[in-house]
Amino acid sequence: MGEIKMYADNLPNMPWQNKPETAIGPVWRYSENPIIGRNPVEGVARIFNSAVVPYEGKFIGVFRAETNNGVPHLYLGRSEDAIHWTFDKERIPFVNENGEPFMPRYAYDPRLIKVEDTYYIIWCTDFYGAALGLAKTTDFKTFVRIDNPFLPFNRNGVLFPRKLNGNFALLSRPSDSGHTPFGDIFISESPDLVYWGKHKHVMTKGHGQWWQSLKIGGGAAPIETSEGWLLFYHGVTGTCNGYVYSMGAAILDINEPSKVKYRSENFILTPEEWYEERGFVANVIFPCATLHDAETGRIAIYYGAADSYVGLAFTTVDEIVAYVKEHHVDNADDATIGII
Ligand code: BMA
Repeated sequence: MGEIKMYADNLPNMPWQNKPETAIGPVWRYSENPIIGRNPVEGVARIFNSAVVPYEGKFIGVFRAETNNGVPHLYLGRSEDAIHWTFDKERIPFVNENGEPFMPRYAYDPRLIKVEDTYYIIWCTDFYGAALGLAKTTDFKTFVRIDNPFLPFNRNGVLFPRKLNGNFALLSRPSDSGHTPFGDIFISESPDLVYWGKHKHVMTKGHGQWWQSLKIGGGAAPIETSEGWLLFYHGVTGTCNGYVYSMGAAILDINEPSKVKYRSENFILTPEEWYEERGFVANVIFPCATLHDAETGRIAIYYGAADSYVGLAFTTVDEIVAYVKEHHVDNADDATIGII
């Protein structure tokens, strides 16, 4: 264990590669990326922007699967090593709270987060346009869809892995119905996942850092550390050739995560490999999950690449926290307008 403590389970069987000497920056890619290639299961052209968790000594995940008619849906995948995945042949068979079948018209960018004994799936759903969908499971057999947390339009819902002051806490990014050329990260709380409130602003886009000048959105579930909540997120810039998605990192106050303690002015991963630069949508790195081991401080980050593949990258809690602190820039716009 290093200097910074992660308050999480030990996960000795998580994927890992040591930092190569050629690595630039605090995060390095898995040498065998992408871990999920094209046409991964019958009827599915691409899998990307997906989330995984440890489960019963192995791994399970909820995957954004672009079906052959171009519509995204959620598929379940299983793995022994969190690198090689086998996918169900059918979409996740959600039911509503009465036990009747429920299938979202489309579903994308899932996060999969365990809070207490329940696993929650949060995705972008069709609710008169893009909005957050929510479902829960305890056994990965029955998936119960519960109420959408917010009105449209919203994306990038990310639950904290434990309740804060007795409430569930959810990051989100209010959006528009299209490709959203704006957006900051907000936080909301709920005692029961039905009634949401205590909305606060967490982090602003841009402000001098061009790689995140247009919008930002939460990525993986925040990791609880002795320095605060470690958040991997995406930041987007606009170019004459379209958007470019990079990965950033920030540390939020442990008791009041609407307060940013540190955020790196630099991206920690930006498209440069072929599977990030070339694909259905070029130049996209879109983190959705981590696996991490409290004992060693190792972190594996799962990210969608070019809306076509899943990539894996590594860091350690010591390395990333040191980097974020060293490259921190104060951003006055992180304070919540209208409150602070
Ligand atoms: C966003 C989402 C993501 C996607 C990204 C780049 O708006 O739709 O799923 O990865 O655009 O296309």
